[in-house]
Amino acid sequence: MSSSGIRRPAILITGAGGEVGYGLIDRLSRSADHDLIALDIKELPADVRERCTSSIVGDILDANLLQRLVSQYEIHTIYHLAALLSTRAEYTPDTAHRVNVEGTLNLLQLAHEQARWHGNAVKFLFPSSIAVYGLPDAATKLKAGAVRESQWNFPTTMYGCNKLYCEHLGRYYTFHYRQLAAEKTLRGVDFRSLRFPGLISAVTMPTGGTSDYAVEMIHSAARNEPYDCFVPAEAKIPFMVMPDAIRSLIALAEVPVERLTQRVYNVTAFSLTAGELQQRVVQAFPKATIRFRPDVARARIVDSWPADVDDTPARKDWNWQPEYPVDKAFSEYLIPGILRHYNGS
Ligand code: AKB
Repeated sequence: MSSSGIRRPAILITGAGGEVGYGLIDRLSRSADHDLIALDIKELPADVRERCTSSIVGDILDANLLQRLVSQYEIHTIYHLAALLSTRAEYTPDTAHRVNVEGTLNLLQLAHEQARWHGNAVKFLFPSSIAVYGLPDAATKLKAGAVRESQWNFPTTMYGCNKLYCEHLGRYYTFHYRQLAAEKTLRGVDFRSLRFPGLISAVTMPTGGTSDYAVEMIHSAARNEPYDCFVPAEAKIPFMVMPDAIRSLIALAEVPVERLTQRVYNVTAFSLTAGELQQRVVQAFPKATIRFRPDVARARIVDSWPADVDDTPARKDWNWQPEYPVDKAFSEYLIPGILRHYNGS
């Protein structure tokens, strides 16, 4: 709320303490034309809290808390980042389903209610994942190449199932919610989703994902610690560095709705095998000790994800283009960023 007491448009970020939230808050806090409301299950670090209008510790499954948000703020955009990632979700599938699906449903409902108050559709940005794909084996994965959004939608993880279903929920809320009601209701939700590849940050570490080996390998090398990689050297998936992930989310949020030919878009920057990743890490940190000690079950999950995704629709509809292809990602972002992070150099 402004000092005059007039409500300003607010952006709500759930899961604000995660690695995407951290970068997103940094970017969105540079503009003063909206309030920034951060919600996370844990208290955010002071430097992140300072950048937000309000920082709330709470659970997206807490209906009372969400009702309070509806009454306190005029929310026009939601970045719904809160989720249990793929490895963690396999250990607690019931909890994952509650957080990932019921949590998303609660937020879609909140978006719809907000829209009824202020009369505009609420933009709902939803990071989905390559985990929605499920390829049956390595030979099929090799043959499939860069997969399109409509192909191989057979996830093998709870997290992947949750993401795929929530994409459908988002589309449903955007186009069909209350389709049989006598009273015509306004289109309350403007759902937009990106299927992210493995994300790599120079600053933050993910928790509970299966693509985490990439981040762990680089950060361990920078800390001078040996690393046992839980997938084999030939395991290959697409990746993107964090600044591109943040840029793509904000670009999708800003694109005029009439340019969207679909509501769920693949985005990617480069694909690497774990062995190629190791070579790049050793080039930057020659003393790094990286061994391949595959964990069969986790490696199988990575094998079910595509080696590459086709992001032509994002490129055509809203001019998506990664700023960091692989060489630049390492030389201009990851290596200098990690050195600064650990050594201040
Ligand atoms: C995970 O590994 O679970 C995530 C993802 C690929 O969505 N990083």
